[in-house]
Amino acid sequence: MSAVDFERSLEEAAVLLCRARRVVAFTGAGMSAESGIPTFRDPGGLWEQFRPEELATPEAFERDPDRVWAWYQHRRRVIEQAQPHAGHRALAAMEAYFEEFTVVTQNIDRLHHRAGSRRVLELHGTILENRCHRCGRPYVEEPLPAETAPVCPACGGRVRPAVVWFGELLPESVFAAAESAVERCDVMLSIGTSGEVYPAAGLVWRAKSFGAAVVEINPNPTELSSIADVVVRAPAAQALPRLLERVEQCRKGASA
Ligand code: BV8
Ligand code: ZN
Repeated sequence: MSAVDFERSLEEAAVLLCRARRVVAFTGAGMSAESGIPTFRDPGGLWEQFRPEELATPEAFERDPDRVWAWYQHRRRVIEQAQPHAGHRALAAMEAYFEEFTVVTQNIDRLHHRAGSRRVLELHGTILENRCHRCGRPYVEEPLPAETAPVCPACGGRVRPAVVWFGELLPESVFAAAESAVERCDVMLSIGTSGEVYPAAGLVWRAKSFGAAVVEINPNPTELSSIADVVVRAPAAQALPRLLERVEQCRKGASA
């Protein structure tokens, strides 16, 4: 995208946000890329080194709990070193300028919380918590072993990260809250997601069908680009602070 196109798409997105009262920011792994956390499907991404079916499924865990546990421990260490970037902080600051501003994230790293966002719906759970795979009890013992999945003290089952794996249902109450947020919103920001994973990606289609304007913020084209009203072909850490600036201008201008 040329600099001119970038500025024009930012302005178009800013006009939509300035007119909006309710906004949903839908985020994927690309939102955490500039914090140093590898995405899934980009070149060099997680799925290039590993196959999701081999690691991010209940069958994989039941077949080899220690291998899956060790992979998540490796990812947890990367995530614990990561810091939220200016894009996360811009989304947190935007909350003050809208009647409703909801972050609906597919990410499991809690960077939105650490940046100060208060209304965050985690569709795929979080790697920072663990629970028993058999009885579901939260597992809070520390320190966590690096290579072997702990044994649940209550039932003897094996402990896993509190994330949603492929073939597992999303947390019902969280997904229901996300659905109603997207049905009400005026603008749906789709940030750093390839739009390949369902039912999460279906929320962007749902927002569109309920009349929201869709703004895609992503350096690359995705499955969702075709339904975007505005496409900002740029990284999140570059685009979001600029959008915050424009929202602050129009909100302050309006109240002056
Ligand atoms: C479900 C947590 C009902 C774990 C994740 C066959 C059998 C069973 C199910 C299915 C099936 N076929 C299809 C399905 C449904 C399946 C699915 O959608 N599969 C896909 C692969 C086709 N979904 C499920 O299984 C879901 N559950 O359907 O339950 C059910 C129940 C039983 C039986 C049948 C159905 C559960 C899905 C949740 C899986 N868990 N993560 C973990 O993290 O280990 S998914 C994983 O992918 C992450 O959550 C991730 O967020 C998500 C989506 O990926 P993205 O976030 O979009 O990341 P990606 O790398 O793809 O893209 C990054 C983007 O960022 C790119 O576009 C890139 O250009 C951009 N980018 C890069 N840098 C930047 C940037 N953008 C901005 N700025 C930058 N700097
Ligand atoms: Zn248990």
